[in-house]
Amino acid sequence: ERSASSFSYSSYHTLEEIYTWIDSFVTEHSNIVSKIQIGHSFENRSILVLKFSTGGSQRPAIWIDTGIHSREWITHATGIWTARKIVNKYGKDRIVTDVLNAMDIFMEIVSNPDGFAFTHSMNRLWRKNKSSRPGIFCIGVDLNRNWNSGFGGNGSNDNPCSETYHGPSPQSEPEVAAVVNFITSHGNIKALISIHSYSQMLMYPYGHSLEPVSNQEELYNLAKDAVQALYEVHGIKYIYGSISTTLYVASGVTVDWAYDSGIKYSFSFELRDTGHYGFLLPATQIIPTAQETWMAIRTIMEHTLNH
Ligand code: ING
Ligand code: ZN
Repeated sequence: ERSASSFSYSSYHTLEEIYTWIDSFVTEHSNIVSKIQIGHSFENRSILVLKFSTGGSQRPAIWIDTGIHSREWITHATGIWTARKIVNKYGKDRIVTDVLNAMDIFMEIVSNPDGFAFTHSMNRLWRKNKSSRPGIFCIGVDLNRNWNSGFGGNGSNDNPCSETYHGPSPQSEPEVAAVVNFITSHGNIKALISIHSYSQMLMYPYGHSLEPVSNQEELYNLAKDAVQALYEVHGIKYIYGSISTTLYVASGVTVDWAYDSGIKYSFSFELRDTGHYGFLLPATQIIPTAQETWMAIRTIMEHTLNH
């Protein structure tokens, strides 16, 4: 019988393997971790969230999502490693312990299950989800353009064949609607971290506008500290700043919606590398990437707890 302790954290895995790992992980750490099904994908796969909690009800919480773009395999692998790190460090690491004694953590490891299955079966470089609509002859919506903040603006595309197609309307995609419903009905999410690859960046809103957010100086300083903590692990350099001024203008993105919904600590990572391997990052880099990313996430968690 498979168990989370025999799972290889230094390999890439299929959707089925990840969902099996989730069940074992929840069983083996049932004192802290539970599984929530927040909805179904377009092709009717379960959309799952791990909840890390030491008690209370509707505690303030931190949300982390990985894999919204299915080809960004390093993000799912980093999420899985991070989940194990959180349970291993509770009661040992001061920051993890303090955070989990006051807050919950939610992790959506496979945010685009249909696309992820497709990257294993048919097209390793598939980015979007797999939705289709009558009369439209291309498949898929970019799930990082489908959110209700600046929807349809610059850096998104109204052509269904585009890799950045925003979809017919905000939250038209079940994978986005499930998260919006969950976060909105929870009502007490304090930080949101949405993880992509690649480019080695840590960014905050806005994507859709060059306008600075109200706490931009605080987010800039926190990003700077997080990137420094990351750098100290393996010497990997990240750049940081707002999405629109650091990378490019992008509308309808997760973190803009989160910020406008009142989540004042909203960040997006672009993990390793800077393009040598790109989306095809070798599995030998999973653990080092996860280790350094963890130190940045931990920095954001600590700041969220203390503010
Ligand atoms: N790049 C992101 C994209 O969706 C991004 C960049 C990340 C924009 C976060 C906005 C917010 O275009 C990748 N590699 O997906
Ligand atoms: Zn991405």
